[in-house]
Amino acid sequence: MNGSATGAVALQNKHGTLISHQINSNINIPIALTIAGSDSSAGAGIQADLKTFSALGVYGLTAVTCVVAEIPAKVSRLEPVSVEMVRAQIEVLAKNFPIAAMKTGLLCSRAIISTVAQTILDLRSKTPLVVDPVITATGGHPLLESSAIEVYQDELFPLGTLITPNLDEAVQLGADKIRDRESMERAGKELERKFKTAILLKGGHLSGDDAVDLLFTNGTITAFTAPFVRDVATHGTGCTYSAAITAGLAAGMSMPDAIARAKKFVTACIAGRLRWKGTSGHNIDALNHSADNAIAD
Ligand code: PXL
Repeated sequence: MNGSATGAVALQNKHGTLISHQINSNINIPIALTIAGSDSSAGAGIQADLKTFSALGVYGLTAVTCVVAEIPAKVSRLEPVSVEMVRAQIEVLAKNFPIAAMKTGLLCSRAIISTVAQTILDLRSKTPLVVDPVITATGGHPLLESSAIEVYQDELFPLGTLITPNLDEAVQLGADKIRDRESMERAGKELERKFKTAILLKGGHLSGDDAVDLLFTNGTITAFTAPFVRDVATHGTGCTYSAAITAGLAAGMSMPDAIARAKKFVTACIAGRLRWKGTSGHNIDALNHSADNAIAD
Protein backbone atom coordinates (compact mmCIF):
# COMPACT_ATOMS: atom_id res chain seq x y z
CA MET A 1 0.00 0.00 0.00
CA ASN A 2 1.32 3.34 -1.03
CA GLY A 3 0.03 6.58 0.55
CA SER A 4 0.53 10.08 -0.83
CA ALA A 5 0.18 13.62 0.44
CA THR A 6 -3.00 14.21 -1.61
CA GLY A 7 -4.85 11.42 0.14
CA ALA A 8 -4.70 9.10 -2.87
CA VAL A 9 -3.79 5.54 -2.00
CA ALA A 10 -2.87 2.68 -4.29
CA LEU A 11 -4.32 -0.72 -3.33
CA GLN A 12 -3.97 -4.10 -4.95
CA ASN A 13 -7.03 -6.32 -5.26
CA LYS A 14 -6.76 -10.11 -4.86
CA HIS A 15 -5.82 -10.49 -8.53
CA GLY A 16 -2.90 -8.11 -8.09
CA THR A 17 -4.59 -5.26 -10.05
CA LEU A 18 -3.87 -1.80 -8.74
CA ILE A 19 -6.94 0.18 -7.68
CA SER A 20 -6.69 3.78 -6.71
CA HIS A 21 -8.75 5.15 -3.82
CA GLN A 22 -9.29 8.57 -2.37
CA ILE A 23 -9.05 8.36 1.37
CA ASN A 24 -11.07 10.58 3.66
CA SER A 25 -12.31 12.90 0.90
CA ASN A 26 -15.89 11.57 0.99
CA ILE A 27 -16.24 10.99 4.69
CA ASN A 28 -18.75 13.76 5.23
CA ILE A 29 -21.11 13.15 2.34
CA PRO A 30 -24.63 13.52 3.81
CA ILE A 31 -26.98 10.54 3.79
CA ALA A 32 -30.67 10.63 2.84
CA LEU A 33 -33.21 7.79 2.97
CA THR A 34 -36.12 7.36 0.57
CA ILE A 35 -39.05 5.12 1.52
CA ALA A 36 -40.92 4.64 -1.76
CA GLY A 37 -41.96 2.39 -4.62
CA SER A 38 -39.83 1.00 -7.44
CA ASP A 39 -40.66 2.32 -10.93
CA SER A 40 -39.42 -0.17 -13.53
CA SER A 41 -39.05 2.63 -16.09
CA ALA A 42 -36.84 4.51 -13.62
CA GLY A 43 -38.18 8.03 -14.15
CA ALA A 44 -40.15 8.14 -10.88
CA GLY A 45 -40.12 6.41 -7.51
CA ILE A 46 -37.01 5.08 -5.76
CA GLN A 47 -35.01 5.28 -8.98
CA ALA A 48 -35.73 9.02 -9.46
CA ASP A 49 -34.93 9.64 -5.81
CA LEU A 50 -31.56 7.89 -5.97
CA LYS A 51 -30.52 9.68 -9.17
CA THR A 52 -31.55 12.98 -7.60
CA PHE A 53 -29.63 12.31 -4.38
CA SER A 54 -26.51 11.45 -6.41
CA ALA A 55 -26.81 14.50 -8.66
CA LEU A 56 -27.03 16.72 -5.57
CA GLY A 57 -24.07 15.15 -3.79
CA VAL A 58 -25.97 13.05 -1.24
CA TYR A 59 -25.60 9.32 -0.59
CA GLY A 60 -29.02 7.68 -0.95
CA LEU A 61 -30.43 4.76 1.02
CA THR A 62 -33.67 3.02 0.04
CA ALA A 63 -36.55 1.18 1.65
CA VAL A 64 -38.78 -0.28 -1.09
CA THR A 65 -42.51 -0.32 -0.32
CA CYS A 66 -43.88 -1.78 -3.55
CA VAL A 67 -42.78 -2.76 -7.03
CA VAL A 68 -44.51 -1.16 -10.02
CA ALA A 69 -44.24 -2.61 -13.54
CA GLU A 70 -44.79 0.44 -15.74
CA ILE A 71 -43.71 2.82 -18.47
CA PRO A 72 -44.18 6.61 -18.06
CA ALA A 73 -47.72 6.60 -19.50
CA LYS A 74 -49.03 3.29 -18.19
CA VAL A 75 -48.96 1.19 -15.03
CA SER A 76 -49.23 -2.55 -15.77
CA ARG A 77 -48.96 -4.06 -12.31
CA LEU A 78 -48.27 -3.03 -8.74
CA GLU A 79 -47.29 -5.36 -5.93
CA PRO A 80 -46.71 -4.29 -2.33
CA VAL A 81 -43.77 -5.55 -0.32
CA SER A 82 -44.69 -7.17 3.03
CA VAL A 83 -45.01 -4.79 5.99
CA GLU A 84 -42.37 -6.82 7.85
CA MET A 85 -39.93 -6.23 5.00
CA VAL A 86 -40.73 -2.50 4.88
CA ARG A 87 -40.06 -2.23 8.62
CA ALA A 88 -36.85 -4.32 8.39
CA GLN A 89 -35.36 -2.09 5.69
CA ILE A 90 -35.99 1.14 7.59
CA GLU A 91 -34.80 -0.30 10.90
CA VAL A 92 -31.54 -1.77 9.69
CA LEU A 93 -30.67 1.47 7.91
CA ALA A 94 -31.68 3.83 10.70
CA LYS A 95 -29.81 1.79 13.33
CA ASN A 96 -26.57 1.82 11.35
CA PHE A 97 -26.29 4.93 9.15
CA PRO A 98 -26.25 8.56 10.30
CA ILE A 99 -29.28 9.51 8.18
CA ALA A 100 -29.56 13.30 7.85
CA ALA A 101 -32.97 13.54 6.14
CA MET A 102 -35.62 11.22 4.75
CA LYS A 103 -38.61 11.24 2.45
CA THR A 104 -41.58 9.06 1.68
CA GLY A 105 -43.00 8.54 -1.80
CA LEU A 106 -45.48 5.89 -2.93
CA LEU A 107 -46.63 3.94 0.13
CA CYS A 108 -49.43 2.13 -1.67
CA SER A 109 -51.59 0.78 1.20
CA ARG A 110 -53.03 1.60 4.62
CA ALA A 111 -50.90 -1.13 6.18
CA ILE A 112 -47.64 0.20 4.69
CA ILE A 113 -48.32 3.83 5.65
CA SER A 114 -49.09 2.70 9.18
CA THR A 115 -45.96 0.53 9.36
CA VAL A 116 -43.73 3.36 8.10
CA ALA A 117 -45.19 5.77 10.65
CA GLN A 118 -44.90 3.28 13.52
CA THR A 119 -41.31 2.36 12.59
CA ILE A 120 -40.25 6.02 12.51
CA LEU A 121 -42.01 6.56 15.87
CA ASP A 122 -40.35 3.50 17.42
CA LEU A 123 -36.94 4.74 16.29
CA ARG A 124 -37.67 8.05 18.03
CA SER A 125 -36.20 9.65 14.95
CA LYS A 126 -35.73 13.42 14.96
CA THR A 127 -34.54 13.33 11.33
CA PRO A 128 -36.37 15.78 9.03
CA LEU A 129 -39.06 13.95 7.04
CA VAL A 130 -40.48 15.11 3.70
CA VAL A 131 -43.82 13.44 2.89
CA ASP A 132 -44.75 13.39 -0.80
CA PRO A 133 -48.38 12.19 -0.62
CA VAL A 134 -48.40 10.19 -3.86
CA ILE A 135 -51.97 9.20 -4.70
CA THR A 136 -52.23 8.91 -8.50
CA ALA A 137 -49.68 8.24 -11.29
CA THR A 138 -49.07 11.01 -13.82
CA GLY A 139 -50.89 8.82 -16.38
CA GLY A 140 -53.99 8.75 -14.12
CA HIS A 141 -53.62 5.27 -12.65
CA PRO A 142 -54.50 5.10 -8.93
CA LEU A 143 -51.41 4.14 -6.94
CA LEU A 144 -52.79 4.35 -3.41
CA GLU A 145 -55.55 2.31 -1.77
CA SER A 146 -58.49 4.74 -1.73
CA SER A 147 -59.11 4.48 2.00
CA ALA A 148 -55.43 5.11 2.82
CA ILE A 149 -55.67 8.90 2.85
CA GLU A 150 -57.06 8.92 6.40
CA VAL A 151 -54.07 6.84 7.61
CA TYR A 152 -51.74 9.38 6.02
CA GLN A 153 -53.50 12.16 7.89
CA ASP A 154 -53.77 10.38 11.21
CA GLU A 155 -50.40 8.65 11.42
CA LEU A 156 -47.75 9.92 9.00
CA PHE A 157 -48.43 13.65 8.55
CA PRO A 158 -47.91 14.35 12.27
CA LEU A 159 -44.32 13.09 11.85
CA GLY A 160 -43.63 15.19 8.72
CA THR A 161 -41.42 18.27 8.52
CA LEU A 162 -42.87 19.15 5.12
CA ILE A 163 -45.77 17.77 3.05
CA THR A 164 -45.66 18.36 -0.72
CA PRO A 165 -49.09 17.91 -2.35
CA ASN A 166 -49.92 18.98 -5.90
CA LEU A 167 -53.30 20.64 -6.49
CA ASP A 168 -55.23 17.36 -6.99
CA GLU A 169 -53.68 15.83 -3.90
CA ALA A 170 -54.50 18.95 -1.87
CA VAL A 171 -58.18 18.57 -2.77
CA GLN A 172 -58.09 14.87 -1.88
CA LEU A 173 -56.56 15.86 1.46
CA GLY A 174 -59.59 18.04 2.14
CA ALA A 175 -58.82 21.44 0.57
CA ASP A 176 -61.52 23.25 -1.42
CA LYS A 177 -61.21 23.23 -5.20
CA ILE A 178 -58.29 25.39 -6.39
CA ARG A 179 -58.86 27.66 -9.41
CA ASP A 180 -56.46 30.55 -8.99
CA ARG A 181 -53.74 32.02 -6.80
CA GLU A 182 -56.26 33.22 -4.21
CA SER A 183 -57.92 29.83 -3.74
CA MET A 184 -54.45 28.22 -3.74
CA GLU A 185 -53.41 30.46 -0.82
CA ARG A 186 -56.63 29.61 1.01
CA ALA A 187 -56.11 25.88 0.46
CA GLY A 188 -52.48 25.96 1.63
CA LYS A 189 -53.33 27.85 4.80
CA GLU A 190 -56.13 25.38 5.48
CA LEU A 191 -53.79 22.38 5.07
CA GLU A 192 -51.08 23.99 7.23
CA ARG A 193 -53.65 24.58 9.99
CA LYS A 194 -55.14 21.10 9.64
CA PHE A 195 -51.85 19.14 9.59
CA LYS A 196 -49.84 21.50 11.83
CA THR A 197 -46.75 21.28 9.65
CA ALA A 198 -45.18 23.04 6.66
CA ILE A 199 -46.96 22.56 3.32
CA LEU A 200 -45.44 23.03 -0.13
CA LEU A 201 -48.42 23.32 -2.47
CA LYS A 202 -47.32 22.74 -6.07
CA GLY A 203 -49.27 24.87 -8.53
CA GLY A 204 -48.33 23.11 -11.80
CA HIS A 205 -49.83 24.90 -14.80
CA LEU A 206 -52.31 26.97 -12.72
CA SER A 207 -50.56 30.28 -13.44
CA GLY A 208 -50.18 30.08 -17.22
CA ASP A 209 -46.55 30.48 -18.27
CA ASP A 210 -45.12 29.98 -14.80
CA ALA A 211 -45.15 27.03 -12.43
CA VAL A 212 -45.67 28.62 -9.01
CA ASP A 213 -45.37 26.67 -5.77
CA LEU A 214 -46.27 28.12 -2.38
CA LEU A 215 -44.61 27.23 0.91
CA PHE A 216 -46.82 27.67 3.97
CA THR A 217 -44.87 27.63 7.19
CA ASN A 218 -45.37 29.30 10.57
CA GLY A 219 -48.21 31.34 9.10
CA THR A 220 -46.06 32.82 6.27
CA ILE A 221 -46.27 32.17 2.53
CA THR A 222 -43.22 32.03 0.22
CA ALA A 223 -43.55 31.65 -3.57
CA PHE A 224 -41.17 29.65 -5.76
CA THR A 225 -41.54 30.36 -9.46
CA ALA A 226 -40.07 28.80 -12.60
CA PRO A 227 -41.12 28.78 -16.26
CA PHE A 228 -43.69 26.04 -16.95
CA VAL A 229 -42.15 23.57 -19.42
CA ARG A 230 -44.72 22.45 -22.01
CA ASP A 231 -45.04 19.41 -24.24
CA VAL A 232 -43.08 17.05 -22.05
CA ALA A 233 -44.63 13.69 -21.21
CA THR A 234 -42.43 12.65 -18.31
CA HIS A 235 -43.45 11.30 -14.95
CA GLY A 236 -41.60 11.50 -11.67
CA THR A 237 -41.39 15.29 -11.30
CA GLY A 238 -43.02 15.14 -7.84
CA CYS A 239 -40.65 12.38 -6.73
CA THR A 240 -37.63 14.27 -8.06
CA TYR A 241 -38.70 17.55 -6.47
CA SER A 242 -39.28 16.06 -3.01
CA ALA A 243 -36.03 14.05 -3.25
CA ALA A 244 -34.12 17.22 -4.16
CA ILE A 245 -35.64 19.05 -1.17
CA THR A 246 -34.67 16.11 1.06
CA ALA A 247 -31.11 16.23 -0.32
CA GLY A 248 -30.91 19.92 0.58
CA LEU A 249 -32.17 19.30 4.12
CA ALA A 250 -29.66 16.42 4.48
CA ALA A 251 -26.90 18.84 3.53
CA GLY A 252 -28.04 21.29 6.22
CA MET A 253 -29.80 23.85 3.99
CA SER A 254 -32.77 25.79 5.37
CA MET A 255 -36.17 24.67 4.09
CA PRO A 256 -36.66 27.69 1.74
CA ASP A 257 -33.12 27.33 0.34
CA ALA A 258 -33.58 23.58 -0.16
CA ILE A 259 -36.89 24.21 -1.98
CA ALA A 260 -35.44 26.98 -4.17
CA ARG A 261 -32.54 24.78 -5.29
CA ALA A 262 -34.86 21.77 -5.77
CA LYS A 263 -37.21 23.83 -7.95
CA LYS A 264 -34.32 24.85 -10.22
CA PHE A 265 -33.11 21.25 -10.38
CA VAL A 266 -36.48 19.74 -11.28
CA THR A 267 -37.16 22.45 -13.89
CA ALA A 268 -33.78 21.72 -15.52
CA CYS A 269 -34.50 17.95 -15.41
CA ILE A 270 -37.80 18.56 -17.27
CA ALA A 271 -36.36 21.06 -19.77
CA GLY A 272 -33.47 18.69 -20.58
CA ARG A 273 -35.76 15.66 -20.86
CA LEU A 274 -34.57 12.55 -22.66
CA ARG A 275 -36.65 11.20 -25.55
CA TRP A 276 -36.55 7.93 -27.44
CA LYS A 277 -38.58 6.52 -30.31
CA GLY A 278 -40.20 3.55 -28.53
CA THR A 279 -40.55 0.14 -30.18
CA SER A 280 -44.32 0.78 -30.68
CA GLY A 281 -43.55 3.99 -32.60
CA HIS A 282 -44.60 6.33 -29.76
CA ASN A 283 -42.11 8.65 -28.13
CA ILE A 284 -40.95 7.81 -24.65
CA ASP A 285 -39.85 10.78 -22.50
CA ALA A 286 -37.91 10.62 -19.27
CA LEU A 287 -36.62 13.21 -16.86
CA ASN A 288 -32.92 13.91 -17.23
CA HIS A 289 -31.46 13.60 -13.74
CA SER A 290 -27.99 14.65 -14.88
CA ALA A 291 -25.77 16.17 -12.22
CA ASP A 292 -25.26 19.08 -14.67
CA ASN A 293 -28.80 20.16 -13.71
CA ALA A 294 -27.67 20.66 -10.13
CA ILE A 295 -25.81 23.79 -11.15
CA ALA A 296 -28.39 25.06 -13.66
CA ASP A 297 -29.48 28.70 -13.37
O1 PXL B 1 -44.98 9.84 -9.94
C1 PXL B 1 -45.58 9.14 -8.92
C2 PXL B 1 -44.95 7.79 -8.69
C3 PXL B 1 -44.34 7.54 -7.51
N1 PXL B 1 -43.76 6.35 -7.23
C4 PXL B 1 -43.76 5.36 -8.11
C5 PXL B 1 -44.35 5.55 -9.32
C6 PXL B 1 -44.97 6.81 -9.62
C7 PXL B 1 -45.61 7.04 -10.89
O2 PXL B 1 -45.79 6.23 -11.71
O3 PXL B 1 -44.34 4.57 -10.17
C8 PXL B 1 -43.10 4.07 -7.80
